[in-house]
Amino acid sequence: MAIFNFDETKKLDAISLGEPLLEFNAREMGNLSEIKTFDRGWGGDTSNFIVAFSRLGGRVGYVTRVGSDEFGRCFLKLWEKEGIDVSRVVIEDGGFTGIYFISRKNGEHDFTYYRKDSAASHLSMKDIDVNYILSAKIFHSSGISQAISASCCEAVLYAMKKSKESNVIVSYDPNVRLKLWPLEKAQEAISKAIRLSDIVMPSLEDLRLLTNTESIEDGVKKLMGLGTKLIVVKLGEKGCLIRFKDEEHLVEGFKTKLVDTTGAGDAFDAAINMALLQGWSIKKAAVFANATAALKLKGRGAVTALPFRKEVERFLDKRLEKWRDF
Ligand code: KDG
Repeated sequence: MAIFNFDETKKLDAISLGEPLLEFNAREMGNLSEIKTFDRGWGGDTSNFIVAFSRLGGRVGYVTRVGSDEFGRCFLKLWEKEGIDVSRVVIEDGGFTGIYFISRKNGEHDFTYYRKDSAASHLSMKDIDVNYILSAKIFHSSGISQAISASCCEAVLYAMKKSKESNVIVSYDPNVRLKLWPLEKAQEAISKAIRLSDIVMPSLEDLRLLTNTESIEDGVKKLMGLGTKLIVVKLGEKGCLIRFKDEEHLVEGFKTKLVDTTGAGDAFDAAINMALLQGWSIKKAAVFANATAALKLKGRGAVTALPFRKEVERFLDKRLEKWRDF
């Protein structure tokens, strides 16, 4: 039995809303100030999500604002090439597109953002075309989109509310970034979003931060208490824990060569949604999402290594013969 009933008359499978950021990924280890060469790529969790969704075979659209700068144009080119509808992307005259740097030290990666007052942070309720949002089966956004400004936070909650009222499935990644806002403020805004969400996909760390508990069981129960139907806790190399009503599975991850974790969570989120659109069981959805994330880990950058559906299926056919029957 399908987990969610999607309206098959809808034009798009999914729409996401948030901030795209140009990515500068250090090639060498060390402090950011000492890095001489970077790989230029694309990032921003909700943009990564929508590119991943498109590569998995979905018809998708993105809602954002970019600057009238080279980086804004470079994103528009990316989305068009990836087959993403950009009819609701606003090019802000005189505005700028945010960027981030990834540097690595002692095995940890660190993000440095230049995004304050970016074009995307000016997103507001005025940018929400409700008819457009309702033209999709799924609406997706994140805690990062809420954190970048009060007006964007309002826009996210408004689009979620409108989606919920009209049976558009609401998908949400809390993506807690304490560099962007203090924990208390994050907890308050994120719990408002979770109350409006059907699918919530936190990392284990985010689950702990949001629920003030170390136990996954208690954390999941707390989130379920806010009304979410499906919770997927991302456990990194251990895989994920997926729960729908009383059904729960701890699904092991796949071992692959780890090159770069950036964007793996976003690829995972897209794969869960794509699997649910296919009417698959939650166990099959979890397996498909673990494989999608594992393939992303093999390449550098948030977007370049996002896998296409055929690659995920081939990978699964090799690793887990019976996955199609799950
Ligand atoms: O999930 C990957 C993101 O953390 C990265 O792309 C940066 O989304 C990002 C953000 O807005 O901080």
